[in-house]
Parts: sequence; structure tokens; C-alpha cells
Amino acid sequence: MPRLRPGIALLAALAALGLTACSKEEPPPQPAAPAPPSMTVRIGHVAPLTGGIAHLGKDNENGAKLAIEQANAARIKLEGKEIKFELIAEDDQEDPKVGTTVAQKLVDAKVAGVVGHLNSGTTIPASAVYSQAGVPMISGSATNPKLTEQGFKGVFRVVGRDDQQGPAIAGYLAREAKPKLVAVVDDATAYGEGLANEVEKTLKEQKIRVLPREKGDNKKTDWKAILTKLKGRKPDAVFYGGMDATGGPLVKQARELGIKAVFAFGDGACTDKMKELAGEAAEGLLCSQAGIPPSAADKKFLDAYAKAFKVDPILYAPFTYDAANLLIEAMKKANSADPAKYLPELEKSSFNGATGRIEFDAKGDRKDAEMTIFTMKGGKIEPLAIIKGSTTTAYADFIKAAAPAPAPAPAAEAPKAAEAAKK
Ligand code: ABU
Repeated sequence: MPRLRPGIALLAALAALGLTACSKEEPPPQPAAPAPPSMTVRIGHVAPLTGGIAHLGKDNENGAKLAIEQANAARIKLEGKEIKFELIAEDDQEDPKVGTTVAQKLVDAKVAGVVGHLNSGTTIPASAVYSQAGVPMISGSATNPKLTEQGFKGVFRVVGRDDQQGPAIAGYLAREAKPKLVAVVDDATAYGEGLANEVEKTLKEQKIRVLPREKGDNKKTDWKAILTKLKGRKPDAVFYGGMDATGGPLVKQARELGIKAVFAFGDGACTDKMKELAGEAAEGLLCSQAGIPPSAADKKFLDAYAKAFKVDPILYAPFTYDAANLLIEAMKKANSADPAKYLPELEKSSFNGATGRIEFDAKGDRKDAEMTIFTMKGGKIEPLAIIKGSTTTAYADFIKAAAPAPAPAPAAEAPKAAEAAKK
């Protein structure tokens, strides 16, 4: 019999006793538990992400992004499937042609809904593309009335309209500054020109003289020729329909030329960016926004936004947040991300958002939208008044009305103006 080496002999002995690792009895491998069924739902967002108002585009995008992140964390189920919402963000460069191109791109990517666009000039032509494809869209910032006057199904906005905003800022200007002669300038966009028309109409109704319209464009930053002409006419006030990227240089150059008129702007130029662009020349300007101030949005939203993006919202982020949540809520109610199924739920929304209660009228406009009037004070835009319908409320009173009644509860929350906006 051949002699075995000692190590091999030991293995042979163990094998005989059934003690080797190979022979150990193991439970048969179990099949892995099946993953719960899941589905990706795409939501589009469009705004200018490059160019002069990229800061506003990013602000809008952040609002929608936060809503999507929160919805994903909540692990929402539709038709028994866990939903992963995916935000597809596109840059329309504030250009109507690019606007329709990216709208088609989103339709081709089979988005279930769209938040956007930012500018009326891009949102109006893009709305035809979405409506044709049956994709619901909600703008958080486009204020030109035409958007919801086209009769398109599935087109909504969560801010007010310029036929509310124009009378609000023009009426405030007329009451407080009492100008006899006003110069009106616009940037030749759907928003800037449309709002300037509404302002001019209101001023004329109040028997205030208005100079012939001066026009720039949405890239114009050298206003000296127009301002030199206006200086000779000595207007008491100047209204500009356009965005902050062009409005900041306008007021700066006006002061450099020694124009003393009161300057007033609409929502597109109602941001702290005006101080950054115009310096001291921005102090004392008047401006309006087509909703409650972002700082008055729901505290939970403001805290979550600051935590996620390390900045405060600039202008319409609370509104794009609400717009994205409105889409998601309608899908939840319909138990479907199919636009044909959830659109009826969207139309009859009654939703308590970060900007107050949101309901739509038959055209897709927000019912009872607030307008806020601001002034620039100490380098920050500061709310002065809230205008709702024909009622003007001093902002301090609006906030007081929104403050919770003194309660014994130890942790009463900070005043939430969004709560007041719900009433
Ligand atoms: N509402 C101000 C900026 C967006 C727009 O073009 O309407």
C-alpha cells in the first residue's frame, strides 16, 4: 500500500469522517426576493439656463427639482408600481424658436407633464406643441394673458396675469408718486410689451399723460440713446417692461444721466439682482410680482429650499415647486401618470401649496392670484402691499393677518403668509 504524506492523510481521514468543508450540508440557495415593480415618470422643466436671466431660470428649475426629490423620497406608487420621477431640464435660451424645439424634444422624450416655460415669449408658442401632444404644462412665471386665452387644453399657470399686474403696479405708481407725465419703455418681448401696454392703458384711464413708447430688446444693456431722448421730455416716472438683466442697466444709466424720475418695473425686474446690476441707482425703485413674495411662501418649503440649494429663492421658485407638486398630486388622485387620465384631476385641483391655495379657472389661470408691490430699500426688494382683486392691503397688515393667533403651544411657527393666501 502506498504511503500518504501526512497532510494528505489528514484530509483523507477527515473526508472519511464527513468533516470537510465540501461535504458540509448547506441550505439550497434561495431565489432573491423580487424587486417591487417600478416605473420612471419623466417631468420636463424649461427655462433659460444660459444668458442674462440664467439666474431666474435656475431659480425656477430648483423649485421643480425640490418637488421631484421630495416625491421620490416619499416613494409614491401609481397603479401598484413605485414611481421614480425624473426631471428633464431644458434650456430655451429665452428664445421662442428654441422654446418650441425643446418642447418637441420633451414630447419626444415622452414626458408626462411640463413645468414651464419661464418667459411668456417662449411659453406661448411652446404651449401649442404640448397641447397638440396632449401633455399638460404649468408655467410658474409666464404672465402674458395670451397663454391661457388660446383655448388650449392642459395649459395652466400658477401666477397672476399681466392684465392684473399692469393695473396693480400702474395704479400704485399713480397713487403714491402722482406722476403727471410717464415714459413707458419695453423690451419688445411678449411679456415686456404686453405688460407695458397694460400699464399705459391704466395710466391713461387715470388721465396721466404717457410719452410715445420707447423700445429695446431682451439683450439690450446700452440704453443711453433712448434715455438721452427721454431726459429732454422730463418724465416724472419711467415704467420698464422687461427683465432684470436689461432693467438694471436702464436705471443705472438713467441716474448717471441725471434723470430723477421714479422708476417702476414688473415682476421680471423685481429682484435683488437689480441692486447688483444698478448699485445705488436701484434704491427706491418700485416693482410688482404676480404672486406673494417668495419670502412669504410656506416655511417648510423655504427651509427645504435653503437646505437643498444653500440660497433663498429669488422670484418664482415657490411657484414652480407648486407647479410640479400639482402635476404629481393629480397623478396620485388619478392613480396614473397618463396625461389623458390625470388631466381631469389637474383641472379640478384644490391644492394647498407653498404659495397658498391653488385652484384653476376654466382657462387654466390661477383663481384669485395676489399681486405684490415692492420697493428697493437698503439693496433688497421689500414688500409694501398686496393687491387682490380691488383690495390693497399694506404688507405689514397682510403678514399680521397671516400670523397664527397667540397660542399656548410652545413651538408656534413663524408667520406664514402662504396661510393667509389660502383664505
Ligand atoms: N412674468 C415675468 C417673466 C416671465 C414672462 O415672460 O412672463
